[in-house]
Amino acid sequence: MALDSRTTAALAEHLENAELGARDVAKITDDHPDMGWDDAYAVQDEIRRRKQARGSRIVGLKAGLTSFAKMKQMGVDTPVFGFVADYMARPDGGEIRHDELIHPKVEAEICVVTNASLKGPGCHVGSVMAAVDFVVPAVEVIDSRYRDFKFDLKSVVADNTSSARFVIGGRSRRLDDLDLRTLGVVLEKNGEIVAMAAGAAVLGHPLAAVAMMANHLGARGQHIPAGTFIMTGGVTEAIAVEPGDTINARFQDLGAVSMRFV
Ligand code: 0L1
Ligand code: MG
Repeated sequence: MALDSRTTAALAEHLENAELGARDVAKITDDHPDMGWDDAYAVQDEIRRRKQARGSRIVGLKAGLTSFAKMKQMGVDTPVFGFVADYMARPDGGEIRHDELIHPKVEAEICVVTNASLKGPGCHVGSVMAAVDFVVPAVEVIDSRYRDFKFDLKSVVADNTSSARFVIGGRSRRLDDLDLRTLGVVLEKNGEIVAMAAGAAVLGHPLAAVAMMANHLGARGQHIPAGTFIMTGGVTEAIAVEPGDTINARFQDLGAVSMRFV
C-alpha cells in the first residue's frame, strides 16, 4: 500500500466531509498519484467505518460502471464497488433535495436481494442465480464529490463510487419469472425519454456484476452475506438532474420508480 493509515484516515474524513457538506473537492490522486486499488478501497472502508461509528447502517452493496454505456460515458473499462447507507434511501414517488447534493445524476438499476451468502473466487452467474431471493428495481442518485467530474477510477473508489441517494420502487419479482438480459428499462425526465436499455447492457447479464462483486470481495477475504440488497449498476448512461426535474424509470415486469428533485 502506498498510503499509511493516517493518510488513509485523513482522506476518508476529507471525502466524507465533502459528501455530507455537499462541497466539491479536487480528485485525491492529484496529491497521491502513487495510491493503488488497495489504498482506494481502504479509504472507502474507512468512510464506511466512520458512518457506522456515527450509527448509520450499511443497507446495501453496489456495483458501478458496469454498463457499456456508462463505461463509454466515463472512458473506463473496469467496474467498481461501493455501499449504500440507510440515510441515503428515499421513498418511491418522493422528493429529493438537490441542495443537499453537488451535481447529482440518476441511473436506473436492476437490483437483487440474496438469500444465501456468496463468496469468491469462482463465483459466476449460475452461483448468483442460486442465491437470489428476488429482483427489485431502483434508481440510484450518484453525486461524485469531485469538482467538474474530473476524477480517475481510484479517486472514485475512495469516494464510495459517488453513492448519494437511492430509491427502491416498482414491485419485486422472483428471478424465475424474469429474463434479466432482455428486461427493458426506459428512463424519463420530465415526461421525455432520455435513455433506454435492456439488462444485458450490464456486463451481458446483471448478475455478472454480482458475481464480479463476490469475486472482488473474496480476494479481500470478504463475502456477500445472505439478505444483502445489491445494486448491479446503471443500465444506461447517468442523466444529470436539476431542481424541479421529475424522474420516472419504467422497468419491464418490475413496475416504475419515480422521484422529484426540489
Ligand atoms: O454507480 C456508479 O455507476 C458509480 C459511478 C461513479 C462515477 C460517477 O460519479 O459517474
Ligand atoms: Mg450506480
